Amino acid sequence: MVIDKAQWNEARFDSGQYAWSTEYDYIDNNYRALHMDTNSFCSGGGFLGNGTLVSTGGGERRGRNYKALEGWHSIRMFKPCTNQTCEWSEFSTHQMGVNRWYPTAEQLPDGSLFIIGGSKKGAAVNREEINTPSYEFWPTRGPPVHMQFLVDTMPYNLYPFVYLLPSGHLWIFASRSSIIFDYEKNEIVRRLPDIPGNVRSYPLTGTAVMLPLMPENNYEVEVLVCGGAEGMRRKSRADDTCGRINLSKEDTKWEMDTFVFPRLMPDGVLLADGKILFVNGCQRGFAGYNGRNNDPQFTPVIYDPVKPLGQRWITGLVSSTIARMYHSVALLIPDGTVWIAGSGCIDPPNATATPYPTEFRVEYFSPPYLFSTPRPLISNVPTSLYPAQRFAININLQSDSTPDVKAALINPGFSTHSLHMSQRYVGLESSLSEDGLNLEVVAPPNNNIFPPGPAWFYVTNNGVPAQGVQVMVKTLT
Ligand SMILES: [Cu+2]
Repeated sequence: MVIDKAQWNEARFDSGQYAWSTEYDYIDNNYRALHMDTNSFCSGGGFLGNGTLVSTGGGERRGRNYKALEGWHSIRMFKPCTNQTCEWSEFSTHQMGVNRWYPTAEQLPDGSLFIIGGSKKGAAVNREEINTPSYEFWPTRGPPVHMQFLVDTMPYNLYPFVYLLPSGHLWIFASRSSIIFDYEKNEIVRRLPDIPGNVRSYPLTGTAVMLPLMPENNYEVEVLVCGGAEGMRRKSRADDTCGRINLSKEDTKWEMDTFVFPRLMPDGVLLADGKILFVNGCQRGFAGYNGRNNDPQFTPVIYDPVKPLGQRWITGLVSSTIARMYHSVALLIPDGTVWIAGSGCIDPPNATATPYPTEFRVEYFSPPYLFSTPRPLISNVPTSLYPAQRFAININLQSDSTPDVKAALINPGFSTHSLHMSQRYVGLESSLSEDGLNLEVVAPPNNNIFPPGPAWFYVTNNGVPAQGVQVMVKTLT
């Protein structure tokens, strides 16, 4: 699913009208244009527990070439199908309780979405008059609830970083601050120390990744925040640091590390082996259109969260030749590669501008794990998984070396504006049969650890992944 902005686009309907959403077939490089009533510019999104994709919020009304109603309030729903007939359904506008441009959505244990923040209209940086300091839910649980944290973190609070924690609380980060939040009680459980260094939120955009949750350490949770920019100037230097914090410890503090290269607007993608790929972004400027992004960062780096500090970065990876700055995306796809698209840093779009055009080429990054020993094959993966369910799959290791088999569930998340909403990697307990032909696996113990909805099941042998298989994670109730 690709969601863009109501604007000039290479994707059109037969009528010639521009399309701003498509169902894209990356195997055949074909697409099906999908109608949207409203402008989805700078929206958020995530899956409901029943597998419906929801797009939240967006931008202004756009004229007759686009026929886009205003999308500030919108809730757009798409129930995936395999016969090329499914379409977005919208109740026109006014779905959420308030306008939200640059909101974040996070999938919850009951299969609903938590929707937070944004502004009443677009802005280079948030202002008091347009701030939307509240959260709400979809399906709705009533009017938006005021959130002082989004007042305290002005003006750098748009697209806050949010992850659901194994405790059932949320980690919410904006500017340099973060909290652990109980959304049921509307209560801050804990305030964390500010991250050292620069602001990390739009338009000084960095990113955050929740590190893999592993059964062997009882799902201890750590988050990694990387990159950003020092100010809202075209020549501002990008931040070259990462901070990592353990949210399971009482007296916790940020452990600072290098980001290898300066990078603002990074995309952090959890790979099939639990490492994290950082791509896209630039080295000077800040998030925004028309000359605000400079000196693209072409070289990816990979972070290995289980290594000790000082040994976590894998460098020497091949560089891209395509600038991917504002409005770029990256997503893990089932074969274990990473799909990379975008750069929409010119308004109105211009596909022939130099040096940084509106970019319509997609690109694939193959992680190092695709260049070593044969890939295992797996079959008989269940189509749905209940919490703590035990199941067995068939495996063909295709290799005579000593097996080291691991299994995981991944939600690749909703990628936009350097955020990967609901992205998570959960390691699964597993044991290989003596003959090496069967793998017994245990599903995540509860929906705080993996909320219901679509997920990808991956098995690796000595770090080399099999093809991912889609499963539906269910709830027990
Ligand atoms: Cu944007």
